[in-house]
Amino acid sequence: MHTNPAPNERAILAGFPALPGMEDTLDELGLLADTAGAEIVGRVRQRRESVHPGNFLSKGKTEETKAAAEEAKAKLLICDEELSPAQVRNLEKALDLRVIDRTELILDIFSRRARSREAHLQVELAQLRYLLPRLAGMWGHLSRTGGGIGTRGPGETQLEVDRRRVRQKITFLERHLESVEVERRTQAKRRMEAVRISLVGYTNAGKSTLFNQLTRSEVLVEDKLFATLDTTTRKLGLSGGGAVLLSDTVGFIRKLPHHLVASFRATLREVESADLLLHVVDAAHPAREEQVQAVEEVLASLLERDVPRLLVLNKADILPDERELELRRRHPEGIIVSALRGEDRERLLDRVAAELRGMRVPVRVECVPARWPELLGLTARAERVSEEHGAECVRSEWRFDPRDLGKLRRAGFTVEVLDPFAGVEE
Ligand SMILES: Nc1nc2c(ncn2[C@@H]2O[C@H](COP(=O)(O)OP(=O)(O)OP(=O)(O)O)[C@@H](O)[C@H]2O)c(=O)[nH]1
Ligand SMILES: [Mg+2]
Repeated sequence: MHTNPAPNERAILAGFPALPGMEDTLDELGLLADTAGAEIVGRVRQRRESVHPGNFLSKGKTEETKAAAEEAKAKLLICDEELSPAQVRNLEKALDLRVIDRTELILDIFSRRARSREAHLQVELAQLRYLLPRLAGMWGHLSRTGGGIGTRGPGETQLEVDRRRVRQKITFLERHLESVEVERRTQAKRRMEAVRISLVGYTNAGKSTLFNQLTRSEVLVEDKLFATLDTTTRKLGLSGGGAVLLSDTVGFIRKLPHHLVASFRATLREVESADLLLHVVDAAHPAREEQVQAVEEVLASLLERDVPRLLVLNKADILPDERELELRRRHPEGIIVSALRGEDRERLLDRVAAELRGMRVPVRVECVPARWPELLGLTARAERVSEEHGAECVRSEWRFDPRDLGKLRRAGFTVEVLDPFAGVEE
């Protein structure tokens, strides 16, 4: 696959005009391009209704862009919309520039930023899945530019060979990632007894900063998009005793290539199996609501069950007072914090503890004293409210995640739910 912006490659951004009152989506594309190392030297706007099906840019826009590119010595055009292989080819020819779309740009950033072996494999898989349907176009392109005798026949044969090779590589990577996943699941099983919490959110929202603040760690934080690609998990002590496992995860973005979401499933397992998601939002961002929406959409496509979430409205330190009021009104269920303020840490931890308690039902369990240690083993995730040791019977009260009750009953313990509706209004 040809890779994307060369260092400091001069690039022009292309996309639809910004809608009044909405954030300009080319701003975000510019940040992505910047993260990939390009230097942005111009912007082109194509009106939605005059998009040329074969070329994306209309005839007039093509001329205009060509002149602007020459003037600015641009080498690359980055389009905010997904382009078909034919559109890329036609545009490259008409403009005499290399052309890539938003998906390719994101794939490129991911491949640059991948550090672990797993992340590398996942990105490679996504790139190959993106490439496969485009191979034909690439060969058509080569045989045309190559011209000459016999290019057509061998080109087609070569295409079949290439397709087969790419498919084989895809299968190989899928198998390999599956084995990584099995290993992860075994680890996850070992961790089953702990409550798991994942930080999720739009890229650059401050997830890693918050992770560091909460767990007093030092994972990479950067004012760039997609600083984090690998999941990191650490133990976190909660107020009132009890520990949970907290995970920092890869950020999401609008129009996230579905190849990437599918390929990053192994990394995102942590999110899928979490008991609680902390959805971190950059509350000071002009496109805050669109970002919240985009994250919800990715989560909906990823999760098979409804995982409880807490909205963490971050970057309160740079939020003007009047916007904080508006924020409170819009998201009364959220908690407003700044990951940079140490004093917000305890408040957030208290709230997390309260959320976990809210998810639990109070139960009474009775057992013979000999089975008490076994009960303790099964209730590591629960909060113990009281215990009363008699000669014949130990009577204990707990707050339990309802999903764990079955386990106890199957083991033959007498479990009585005290008030099934407790905690609902919390
Ligand atoms: N002012 C302010 N800046 C913050 C806050 N939290 C994070 N930042 C900054 O926001 C930028 C992104 O922070 P990260 O923690 O890397 O964000 P992330 O969500 O992990 O981003 P990705 O891993 O790229 O998805 C960094 O420059 C942080 O210093 C905050 O509460 N206030
Ligand atoms: Mg991060």
